[in-house]
Order: sequence, then C-alpha cells, then structure tokens
Amino acid sequence: MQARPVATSKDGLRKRVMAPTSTKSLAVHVTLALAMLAASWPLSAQNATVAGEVSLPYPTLTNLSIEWKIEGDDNLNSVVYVQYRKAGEQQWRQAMPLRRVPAGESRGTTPIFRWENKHSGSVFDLQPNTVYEIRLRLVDPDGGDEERIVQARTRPVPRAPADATVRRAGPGQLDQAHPGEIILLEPGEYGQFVAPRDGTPDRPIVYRSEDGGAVFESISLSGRKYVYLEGLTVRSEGTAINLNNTEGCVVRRCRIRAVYGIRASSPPGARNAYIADNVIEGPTPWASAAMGANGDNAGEGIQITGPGNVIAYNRVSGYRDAISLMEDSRAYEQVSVDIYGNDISVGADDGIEADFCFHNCRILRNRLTNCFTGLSSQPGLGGPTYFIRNVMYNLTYVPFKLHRFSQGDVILHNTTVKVGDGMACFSSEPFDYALFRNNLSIGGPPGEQRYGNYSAGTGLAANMSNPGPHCDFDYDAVGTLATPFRARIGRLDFFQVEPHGMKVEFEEVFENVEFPLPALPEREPADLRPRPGSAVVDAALRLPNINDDFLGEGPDIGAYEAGQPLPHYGPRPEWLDEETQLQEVARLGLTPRQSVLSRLAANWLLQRPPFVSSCRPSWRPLQ
Ligand SMILES: [Ca+2]
Ligand SMILES: [Ca+2]
Ligand SMILES: [Ca+2]
Ligand SMILES: [Ca+2]
Repeated sequence: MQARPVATSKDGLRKRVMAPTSTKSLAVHVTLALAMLAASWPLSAQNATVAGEVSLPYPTLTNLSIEWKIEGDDNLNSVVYVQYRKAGEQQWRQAMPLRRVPAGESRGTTPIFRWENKHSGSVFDLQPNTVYEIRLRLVDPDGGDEERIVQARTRPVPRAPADATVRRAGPGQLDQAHPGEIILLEPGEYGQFVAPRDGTPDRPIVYRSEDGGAVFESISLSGRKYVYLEGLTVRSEGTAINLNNTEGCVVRRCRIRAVYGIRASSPPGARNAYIADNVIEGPTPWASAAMGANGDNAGEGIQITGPGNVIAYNRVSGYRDAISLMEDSRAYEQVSVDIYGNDISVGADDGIEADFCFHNCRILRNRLTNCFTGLSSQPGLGGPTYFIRNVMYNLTYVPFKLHRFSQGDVILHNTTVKVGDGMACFSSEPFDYALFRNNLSIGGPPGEQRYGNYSAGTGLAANMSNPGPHCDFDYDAVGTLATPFRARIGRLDFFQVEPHGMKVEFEEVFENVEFPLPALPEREPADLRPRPGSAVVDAALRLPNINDDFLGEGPDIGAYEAGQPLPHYGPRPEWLDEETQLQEVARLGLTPRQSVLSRLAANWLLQRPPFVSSCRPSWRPLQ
C-alpha cells in the first residue's frame, strides 16, 4: 500500500512542473526553462532541501515505513518531525524524527546497491488493520520547509474468515483445495506436499492440524498466494517449508525440525508473509568449533528475502543463523521486515542476521541466548535498520556486527551480557550513520582464547572499532565484571564520545544473574531486568514512540523498565495475537506497552517446561 497524500504544503508553494505538450508555444518552453533554472540556481550551494515524493511502502501489522525523497541538503541538517494518529482521532502523538539518509552505495558487495537522498523511518507499535494519519514536518534552516500529511492502513492479522468452509482430509487427499476452505488434516504421514492452488486475500486456503499430528517431510508453497499452514509438523533433512515466490502466505504454530526451517532465500523471496508462533529446531550444537561464519555449523531457522515479511514470536534454536535475511545478489527488496518477540538460542554464527536491509527493517524485543553474534547488519544499505529492546545473554563474539561498511543502523535500548568486550563491534571497515541510545552492556573475562576462530575481546566495557564520522552515540551504560573498566568508541575514550554515557557495575544493575562464564555449555536465558534503584533506572533519554510507557520518573537504560513484568518471548498462547492482544489490553485496562503479553508471561512461563528442554525435546543429528 502506498502513501496517499491528503494535504500538501502549508504555504501551498510547492508546484508540480508539467511536461510541455507539443501545442505549447516556444515562449512556454523558454519560460519553463527559465523557471527551472531559477529553481535550481539557489541550489548550487545545495544546502536547502527540495522535497520529493513521500511513500509508505509495505505496511506491516504493527509498524509503518516512511520514505521521503529529497534533493539537496548537502549539509545534512534538515529534520523531518513525525506525528501520528489513528484516522478520526484529534490528538497527534509524537514519533521519532525520520533518519536523514544521504544518497549512497554499498562497498564491496555483489551487486553494488544504491540508495537515494532521503529521510526514512518507521512509526512503531500501531494497531493492526487500522488507518493512520502521519504528519511530516520537514525543517531545513537553509530553506525548503514543508509539511505533508499522509495515511496508510496497517495489515490485519491474517486469519481464515469466520464463514470459511471446514473440510476434513487425510494423507493423499490434499490435491483438492478451494479458496475459502479450511482443510483440517487427520493425523498421519503426509510425505512431501506441494500446495497446488492459490487462495485470495479474503479467501485463503488453510491447511490446519489441530493436534500437530499431521506430519510432513516437506511443504512447498512456491509460487503460491494466500495459503496458510497452521499447526503442522514438518521433519526434514533439507528445507521444511519453502516460501519462495509467495505472497501473503502464513506459517503459524508449526513444529519444524530441519536443516532449513522456513525458507524463501532466492529472489523474489516472500512478500507480506506472516511467520509466527512456530518452534523451529536445527542441528547445530553450541560448541566452539561451530562458531562463526566458517564454523562447523549448518542450517538456517528462518531464511528469507523480500518485503513486508513479519517474523514474530517463534522459538528458533540450533542453527548457523537462527533468523536471517539474504545477502548480496540474493537480497531482494528487503524493506519493511519485522522481526519481534522471537526466542532464539544457539545461533552459532548470528542470532538475527538482518544483513542487506534496504530500509526500515525492525528487529524488536527479541531474546537471544547462546549466540556467537547477536545482531548482524552486514551491511545496512543506508538504513534505517532498527534494533530495539533486544536482550542478548551469553554471546561469544559481538552484540552488533555492523560490518561491510554498514550504513544507518539505529540501535536503541538493547541489553547485552557476555564474555569479553560488552558493547562491541570489531570491524576494520567503518560503519557510519549509526545511532546508539540507551543501550546497556556488560563485558568481562573472555574465558576461552578463541571461539571458533574469533576472539570475544579482552573484557572492555565498550569497544566499538571504526565508527564513521556521522555516527551518534550517547546515553549508553556500560560496565564489566572482573576486568578493569576500559571503554572506547573508535580511538576515543567512551566518555569523550558519550557525554551522558554511564559506567555501571554488573552486580549493581542486575539481581540473581550469573555472568555467563564459561560460555559453554549453553545457558538458560537470564532475567536481565534492572534492579529497582539501580543507576540505569530512569536514566535513559526520552525517545517518542520508543519509550513513552516508562515506569517511574523516566525510561530506564536497557531493554526493560525496572519492575515491569518480563515480556513474553516465543510462541504465544493459542488465542493470542497482535489483534486479540489489544482486546485484552483494553479489557484489563493496561497501557499498550504494559501489554497483556507481559502480564501473561508471568503466569504462562510458570506453566511451560524450561527453555532449553522445550527448545529441543527430541533432536537427533541428521544422518
Ligand atoms: Ca540543509
Ligand atoms: Ca544467513
Ligand atoms: Ca550469518
Ligand atoms: Ca523508569
């Protein structure tokens, strides 16, 4: 869905230059030429902004992407302030300004990716299936101020309509399927299944197992539209579920054990997929030899390219990369991709590889335990690539892999506790245009000298090699356990770069958390909520639309507010999704961020088996 402008500039000065028709006189041509010359003349300095088109490509269920193309502003001082409201509401709410993304290109990739001069950013945590108005106010001290109001509708949670036809079927009976049907699968072995037919947006075809007893060797939805897989079991020594070249398909509440879990890894990948509440188990162990890109590891849990994909509340364990976008020539329109609420353990290379994000990929509120790299952006293609409120415990390399000249990473409110260097990125290739705010990181003794072929760092609190000149760091809290406090950003001392940066002590910030040394064997997730009264409490910078619902006097540094319920990660209770959650929030009178997920987590977590055993109940190495 694209932006629909409902108003243009306040001053009405913006004009559209029309192409002259053959009937126009020469005088018109000359006048036009002069007008265009006059318009471009003041831009010889090119510090003023000339506003171009606004678009809102690929709304997801809960987030909107905004791109505003511009010309000029060579001095990069224009700002686009963002307000939003549901259509029909009176009050505007504040969001973060868009990120200023100058035109650029990737370095050393195949092919070279180029992006235009623009402002780009997201509005977060919206309600599904709802029209929002967004007011954008562009301000440039050099000239070119302008205001636009645009609107877009978020996507609904995909589900079969209430009047769908329900039909039972057993093995060998799946060839017949019609749009609008729910096919309830009898327990049994279904072998390899290739879905034969498309559904429609209003009449999807749903293949559902109510008890998980329908077991497949593989499922291909390749080329399909609006086919939903719900509650199926897939065990494969190759790819369990193929989503290549699909649109609007769903994989929900499936149990998958495979080398490749859910895959759309060749252009054009999947478009507007919804991959939620699955359990996906792979063959890679938590072992030093398995770690790193060249480690003895195998498989990808969810490996996907394409736009508008939502990957939420899955439990993924035992892979090279647990959740991964595609790289280089296999990266196709990786925009508006949401990855949130996932519970990840054992990513022997990356927990979440958000590489080659074109713009507005959003990696939010995931829990990563026992990973080599936590979050990868290798590289971001101009950005923004958002990493917000992720919790990383027991990493053996870095929390942030901003390699291959990554551009435009926005890193807010993440919490890291790991061996070696805490807030770390080791790269000889500068990353640039990154924004760091409100992150909490603890490092410590490295333990092993090497993990795979790599060092975890010697135990610095912060060690961000090679940030480019346009990076912006502040309000981060860093510390170490049992190593001398040292922290640096590039060649500078941490506190020279971060005037509001903070040194913290592990035992002062956390309660009943064991420092993950040794890093092997794998560990249970830790509760990394800060201790009430800790130095990080209420010490974060206010960021509209990011930390509005704080507790106490202000937002806390790190992924959590002290005293908040622990969020829920991984598959949600059966009845709960992005829409029903809102109904519960309203019923219980909670604020959206004090969500029912948090409330439920406390009860529900008690009732389920421990994390690691529930992750991999019966894995046997593949032959
Ligand atoms: Ca300017
Ligand atoms: Ca990967
Ligand atoms: Ca990787
Ligand atoms: Ca607070």
